[in-house]
This record gives sequence, C-alpha cells and structure tokens, in this order.
Amino acid sequence: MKPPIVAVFLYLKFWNMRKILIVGASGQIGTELVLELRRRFGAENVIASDVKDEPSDLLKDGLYEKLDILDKESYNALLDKYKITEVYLLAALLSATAEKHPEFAWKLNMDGLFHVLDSAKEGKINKIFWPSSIAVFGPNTPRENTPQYCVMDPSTVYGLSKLAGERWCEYYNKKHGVDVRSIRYPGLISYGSLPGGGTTDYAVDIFYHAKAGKKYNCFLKKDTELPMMYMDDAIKATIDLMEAPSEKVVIRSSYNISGMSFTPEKIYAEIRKSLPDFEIEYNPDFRQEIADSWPKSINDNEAQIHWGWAPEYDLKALTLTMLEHVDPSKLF
Ligand code: NAD
Ligand code: AKB
Repeated sequence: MKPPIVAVFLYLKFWNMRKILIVGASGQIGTELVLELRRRFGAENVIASDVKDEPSDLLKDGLYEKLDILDKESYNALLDKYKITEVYLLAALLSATAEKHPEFAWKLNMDGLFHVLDSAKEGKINKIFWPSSIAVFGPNTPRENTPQYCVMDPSTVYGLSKLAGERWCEYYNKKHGVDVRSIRYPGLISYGSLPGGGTTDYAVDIFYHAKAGKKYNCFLKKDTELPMMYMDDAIKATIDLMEAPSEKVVIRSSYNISGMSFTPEKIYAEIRKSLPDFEIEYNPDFRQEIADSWPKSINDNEAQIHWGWAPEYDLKALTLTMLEHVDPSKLF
C-alpha cells in the first residue's frame, strides 16, 4: 500500500528540517561521527564544531564552526543560526588528561553538559547525545561482566564527572522531559583521528608503532584487561540509539555497551600474527592505577534488549583493519 501524499510531504519536510550540531567534532570520535552523519543525513544538515580554529583535513568537506562550549552565548547563537534540532556533545577532557588538570576537567565536562541540557530544557533543541564511559565504575564495582546497575565509586576526576553527568541527564529527562541519550563507551580504537588523552589510548598507539616498525613502550602492565571497541561499532551504537523510538530508550542515565575485552599481551600477540618482528616492553605509569579501577568486561543486556545493540568487530577483525589503515606518518 502506498503512503498518503501528505505523509510523504511531512516526512520530507521533517527530514530537511533536521539540523545536527556536533560539539568537539575534531576529536577521535567526532571525526568519524561527523563523516557518518553527513553520509546518512546530508552534509548540509550536519554542522561540525570544535574549539580548534580550523577543521581537520577529514572534515573539510562540510560545514564547520569554531565553538568553545564553555561560551554559552556563542553556543546558543549557533543553535539559532542553523536552527539546530539535535546536539552530539563530545567535548571533554579524558581520564589521563583530566588527572593532570582536575579543576578544568570538572568545569569543561560539567558546564558544557549543562549548557546543552539547558538549551533542550528551554525548547531550543529536541534531542541530545552525550557520551559517558566505563570510567563511571570504580574499585568496588564487580570487575567481570559488570552489570548496568551496581556499585559505582569512580576514583578519577573524569569518572566523577561522567557519573555526575549521567545523574543530571536522567534528572533533566525525568523532571524536564529532555530527550537525552547516552552510552558508556569502553576504550575506542580507530585510525581516522588520534585519541585525546585516555587510559585506553595504548590500544591505538600500539598499531602506529607496529606499522612504523618501532618497539612499543606500553604504559600498562601486560595483564591489564579492559573493555574495548572498534570505532565503527561505537558509531553504529551511537546512531542506532539516537534513531531508536523514544519509548525504547528506557535508560536515560547511560547504557552499558560491550564490544570485546583484551590485555596488552593479547593484542600484542594478535599483531605479531601479521608482524612477527614487532617488539614491546612494559613500563606502567600513573595510568595503571586508573586502569586497575575499571571493569575488565561489561554486561550489556539492557542495550541488547531495549534497542537491539550487537557489535560486529572482534579482536582479530579489529587488528587486521587497524594494520591495514593506520598511517604512522600521522604520529612520527
Ligand atoms: P577527544 O579528546 O579526541 O576529542 C575531544 C574534542 O573536543 C577535541 O577535538 C577538542 O579540541 C574538543 N574540545 C575540547 N575543549 C572544547 C571546548 N571547550 N569546546 C569545544 N570543543 C572542545 O575525545 P574523544 O575520544 O573523541 O571523546 C569524545 C567524548 O566521548 C568524550 O566525552 C569522552 O569522554 C567520551 N568517551 C571517549 C572514549 C574513547 O575511547 N575515545 C571512551 C569513553 C568515552
Ligand atoms: C579513557 O581512557 O579515558 C577513555 C574512556 C574509556 O573513557 N578512552
């Protein structure tokens, strides 16, 4: 049966009215997310923004605005300028950098979120994506198959900001009807843009060293197991969650999602299957304590049941893809 002409017209009108703003677009996730959103919804409907003056090369073919999310007036002016309907807020300091700049990390990670939540509360936009992290868990959290609901006692500034952010997201949803959606990303692995100062960054750096033929000096112990995910899965999860019908998004704090778990020793062994001469040494630094407070593996039953989450990449597929695409000249 054909849909009535009026329905088609309204659908197309709504589609064209969708305008998406990504804040913190030049980072590891933003770069890939902008490209995928432009592919799906049209370059003219996706506005990349970042505190950096210029877009990175990968983002040059589309709209870009310099924006400091701490500047609430400029943020609201950008919403008006483009008639933005949805915001993906990615600007934050990650775990390792946040430990070096705790006060600024708290300010950026919290004030940025409030600026976006308030704009939805005031009716300026109608949907938000804001990422949380496995850093919301802490030393007293069950470390294996960590459930959605359990003890959460983060011991890093980053984790504190993410847990507080989750509670505020749920609060704005329940009290003010804000349509905010969130995922607790594990460590993300990609080759498009370098990671920005996290504890899981070793699992990206290792590929640049392996491909450049350099020995890798790993900052975590060889048996440190952490939850990880290939970027394509993370982008798919993000857009699937944002496109899910509202009633399926039952959890408004943040969803656990799982991809794979491995140790430095395990990923090193996988890389050596392709590059047998690759060498590694282990010199743990302050990031070891952070990693030791995080889960080893994640239970994501709720995300599977509520909006159909399922990852595609395992360690073997991730390793082969990274080795094929990583460009060591970006780092060395
Ligand atoms: P990133 O550090 O690579 O990128 C962050 C971007 O935000 C950078 O381009 C930076 O220039 C920009 N930025 C910084 N301050 C800004 C400001 N004041 N205004 C506007 N932009 C600003 O981070 P990422 O890895 O892409 O992470 C994005 C989000 O996802 C963060 O909230 C992070 O906590 C979360 N997350 C990431 C991972 C991961 O493994 N990458 C895992 C869990 C959660
Ligand atoms: C970090 O290591 O800080 C991030 C994260 C897991 O949130 N990759």
